[in-house]
Amino acid sequence: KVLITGSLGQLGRGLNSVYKYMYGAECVTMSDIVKVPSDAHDVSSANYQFLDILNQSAIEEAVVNRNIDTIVHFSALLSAVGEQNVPLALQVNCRGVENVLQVAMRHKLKVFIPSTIGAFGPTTPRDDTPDLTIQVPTTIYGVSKVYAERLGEYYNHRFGVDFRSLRFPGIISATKPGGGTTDYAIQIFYDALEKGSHTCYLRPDTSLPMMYDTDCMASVVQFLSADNSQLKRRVYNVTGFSFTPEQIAGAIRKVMPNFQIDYKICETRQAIADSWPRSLDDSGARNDWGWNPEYGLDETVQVMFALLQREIAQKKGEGG
Ligand code: VAH
Repeated sequence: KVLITGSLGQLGRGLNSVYKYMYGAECVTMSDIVKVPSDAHDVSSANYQFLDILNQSAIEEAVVNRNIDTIVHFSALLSAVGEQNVPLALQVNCRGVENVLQVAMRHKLKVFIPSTIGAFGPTTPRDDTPDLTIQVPTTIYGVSKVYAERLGEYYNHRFGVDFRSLRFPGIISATKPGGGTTDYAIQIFYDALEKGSHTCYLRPDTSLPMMYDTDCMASVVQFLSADNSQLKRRVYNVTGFSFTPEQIAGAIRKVMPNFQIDYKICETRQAIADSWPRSLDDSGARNDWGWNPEYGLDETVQVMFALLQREIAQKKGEGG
């Protein structure tokens, strides 16, 4: 039985659907600190509960009452929004992780905590960044994610907690993210369909690693089900493909020839992107537990258009 924290965010609802399909609805508990939006038809009140991850005993209560054996801890403040509220980022990204690991230790749980390319920094080699390299990030998000990686590893070797973490690139999904540096790669699709154009806050030549949602969910499911004997480390890089704003605009034009892009650079987010890897080496994940993503840039563009068109049509049908 799985508990997903931050489950109403960008990644949680996707994983909920996958686990519901695999194990049945009674095996997944979604949690967050906000009310379920009225259009979230995939979230039932039976499998949703309010949970403040800063409250360790509330996490423990959920784990005991629902007989949880795995926590997927998605609650976090992302990179751009973290810079605007450092104290809250420290609370959510560090205290939250400490609480989850403590509960995991006491109740012998498996724990997945995502890490990120943001856990690297300007002194890290930026191309084909390997699993083991310099990690001196310059954002509070990155610092907190390095802390989560090291703390999880510590709980693993000291207390035997089955901690696992993947360093995700930007995730492209048909759900809106909140406060990240890679968010443009989702917004660009909404803007393409609604306005035929997008104003990008990153320079046209800013290359970042990305991955489509379905591959991201597959990586979590596959990595969590890998046998411990297959794992050579607790934290692995995973990636799909890298592109620049100019390149994704080119891929969108293959489907929508009149699509326009212009640029209004946001200095904060540009500086963050410039401190991150341009591409990741995920050969460790491929070799050790069989990671093998399916979506490239063109497939991602096609599926995003299909999903968002359906969403827009549904909203119109509902009169919204
Ligand atoms: C962010 N999407 O932009 C996140 C991510 C790859 C970076 O962790 O902050």
